[in-house]
Amino acid sequence: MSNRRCRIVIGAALIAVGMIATSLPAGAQQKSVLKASDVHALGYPTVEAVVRMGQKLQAATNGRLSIQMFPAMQLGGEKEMIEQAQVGALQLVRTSVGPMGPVVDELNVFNLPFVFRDEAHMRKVIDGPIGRELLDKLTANPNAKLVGLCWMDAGTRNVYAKKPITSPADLKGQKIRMMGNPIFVETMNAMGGNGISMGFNELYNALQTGVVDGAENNAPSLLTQNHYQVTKFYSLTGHLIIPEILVFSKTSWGKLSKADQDLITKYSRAAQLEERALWDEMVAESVTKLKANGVQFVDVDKKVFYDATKPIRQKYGAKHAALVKRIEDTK
Ligand code: BDP
Repeated sequence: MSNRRCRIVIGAALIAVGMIATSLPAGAQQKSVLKASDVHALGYPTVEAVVRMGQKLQAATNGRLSIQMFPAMQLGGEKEMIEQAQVGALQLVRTSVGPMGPVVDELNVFNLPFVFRDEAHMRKVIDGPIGRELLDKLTANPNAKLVGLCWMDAGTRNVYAKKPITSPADLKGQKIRMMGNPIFVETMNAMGGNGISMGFNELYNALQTGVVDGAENNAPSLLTQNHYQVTKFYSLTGHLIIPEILVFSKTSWGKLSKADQDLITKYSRAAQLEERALWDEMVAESVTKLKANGVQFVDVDKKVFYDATKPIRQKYGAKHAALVKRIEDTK
């Protein structure tokens, strides 16, 4: 095959798997642009961590490998992004573990209400052997078609609505948007409300038009998605502490050299801790801004919601009892 024809064939193959390959003079190495996606906007900790990872990759490979970020739901919600990565149309997806539960059931242990005592506990778990094992389990799962790279922080999820929520009675009749995974809808129902499964990309309109009365998330999301403009009460229910996960398309992964795979793995591990530092700053800043914008932070006795959600932990946790126990035992 002539050099030129060879380049065209390789180029076509890379485009077919979603990596953007640019044509180079004969003899030069093929450039690959890895497409990454996130529901959050540029500057958000998860987005920034992946952008920085791209800069490191670019520097380490003299520009041969780089990352092009498609932020702010340009490629749809997380379910759509995951599907695009599974077929190789996208290489990197940063998503909540929430919508990954339906892909690999074991990941649902992180989606159980009150499975972590607090954020420090969650960090211990994702940084330790359980975190490593679950990333490997995802990678090894033949149906998932994804490679698990690293975890990131997303703080604690609390309910926000037009009124304070301190007990299940306050949630009665309240339609609360939850992420797309049956666990979350059932969790909200157990907490006393009506859980409505909906993509993050539909939520702002749904809040504005009253299709839902509220939602639940961390402070940075409440702020950056402008949901606080509609819902002024942020009740600290703390029912979910769900990490984020960075995954890579397995189809595209298989086309990379071992050396490139190792580089991506190395920088993604660094991204886990880099995002954490950005996260802590972002939380502090978001809380200040939300308060300045009139959002009321409401203290809640979590025990009542902990007790109310026990059936959910039993229903979804029983099949992973050993793992749940190891999480509990992580001190
Ligand atoms: C945010 C996560 C994002 C989720 C979103 C949601 O960072 O990945 O898509 O929650 O509620 O905290 O859908």
